[in-house]
Amino acid sequence: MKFSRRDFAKIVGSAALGATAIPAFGAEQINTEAALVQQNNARKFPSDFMWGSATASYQVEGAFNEDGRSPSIWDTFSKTPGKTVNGATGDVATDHYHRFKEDIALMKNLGVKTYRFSISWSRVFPNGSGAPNPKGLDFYNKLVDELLKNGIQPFATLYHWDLPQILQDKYGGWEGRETAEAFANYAGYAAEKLSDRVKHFFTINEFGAFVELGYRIGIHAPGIKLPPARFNQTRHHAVLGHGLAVQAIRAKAKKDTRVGLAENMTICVPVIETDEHIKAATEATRQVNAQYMTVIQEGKYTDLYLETTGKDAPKFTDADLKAISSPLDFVGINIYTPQYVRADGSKQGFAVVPHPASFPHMISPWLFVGPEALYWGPRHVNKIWGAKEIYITENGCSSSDVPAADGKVYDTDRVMYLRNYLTQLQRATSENIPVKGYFLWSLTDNFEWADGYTNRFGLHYVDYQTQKRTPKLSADFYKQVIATNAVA
Ligand code: PNW
Repeated sequence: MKFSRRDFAKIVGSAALGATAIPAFGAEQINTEAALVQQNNARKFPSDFMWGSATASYQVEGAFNEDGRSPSIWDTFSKTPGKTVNGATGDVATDHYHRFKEDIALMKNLGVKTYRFSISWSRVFPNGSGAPNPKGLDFYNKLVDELLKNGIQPFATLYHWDLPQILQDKYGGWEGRETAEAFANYAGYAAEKLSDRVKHFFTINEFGAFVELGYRIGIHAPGIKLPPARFNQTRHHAVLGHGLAVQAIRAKAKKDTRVGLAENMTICVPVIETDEHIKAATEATRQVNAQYMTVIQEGKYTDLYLETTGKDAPKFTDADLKAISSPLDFVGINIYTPQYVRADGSKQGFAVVPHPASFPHMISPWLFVGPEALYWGPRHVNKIWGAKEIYITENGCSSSDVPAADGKVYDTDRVMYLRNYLTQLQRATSENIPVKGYFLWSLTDNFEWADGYTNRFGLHYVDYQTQKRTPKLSADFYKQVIATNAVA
């Protein structure tokens, strides 16, 4: 008998329709297509894996002049003409200060177990140091209590870029050693007050972004371009601030408090996974992160960093290095994008490979899509420095996000991004690389720094006219990942 194309289509079609009860492994029956797909692709995460989401104070809170908050460098910068897209500021942002309960309900619906937020220093110490403002801390008390009531573990970042303006005026911000000392004082105080309920603190978010963009390139607050020697000293004071804060937290917080950082270290990915390129990427990771992560982990600046900076190298003491490398309980890494590296015959043994012009990126031009970064990042941190507890403190992407006629945002590009990155994260956990949790950036669209309210990163769309939040397709996707504890 001869089959026509049409007969064939009919048979295939009816087989697909009939696929509601497929005999599975053993005696079980799998009753849906989705369950079948998931069982066949059981890319499971460890059973205690902590799924979470993240935000930062200036990007979401708003309430810029309420309850005694003083201006931060981001208030000043965003109100300076020409510094942000459309002159956007964080005066209102997503009004999280007043809507935090609604936002926690969104988290609960996603099923996240953890939430990473940041504390606004200028709410807690409006003068940078000196007398604390009880009303400022009170907001975080309420936030933490509401999270715990909903079964969500709070993870607090102490510095996500909103330095009290007064410290910029007095000491040149992080250019002054005094700022590092004031930071330790604030960190110790916040941890003392919150550590009965907050068990994980991150000192500083992304040295590699706020120092470089704020003090060298000048496109983030405070918007200055320091000459090399002063700039390298600023880098040094930032890592010193971290180290002094770790010591202050240990001194003031409850004994079971855990401390780490959240750094956007450059993730060196071998161009091809061969021994020589892996070796090159490993050495490159130490060298290109010398000024932040490497000195924090190793307690010294690499010879290459000191040689390269030469007469402009930072001035420091042994005591500084000891503080900077204070032992940490965990390492947090923010991972968005890869830096490809290859082996070469040079003295340093590696070469950074620039992205070709056609390399795909998300709507933010810097956000190149390289899912393997989520494998190589934690792997390097574990293999190079022996980190035993690693968190992905940020990962996510910007999309153009236009609501469809039904009001929903079908952000298939974000789903594609997350599916691929999470698959590489699962590759890491399946090899027993100790990644304990993942914080998706971000819970909602928010103030994306110099990009203002363009380049949305949220799982929930925010209509800034009404402050209405709507889950995007990616929120449904993430909810499914959490519910199945797997990525397919
Ligand atoms: C991080 N870059 O910032 C921050 O921690 C978040 O506050 C931010 O919203 C998120 O990533 C998305 O941008 C970065 O230019 C900002 O390479 C800029 C860069 C990297 C990270």
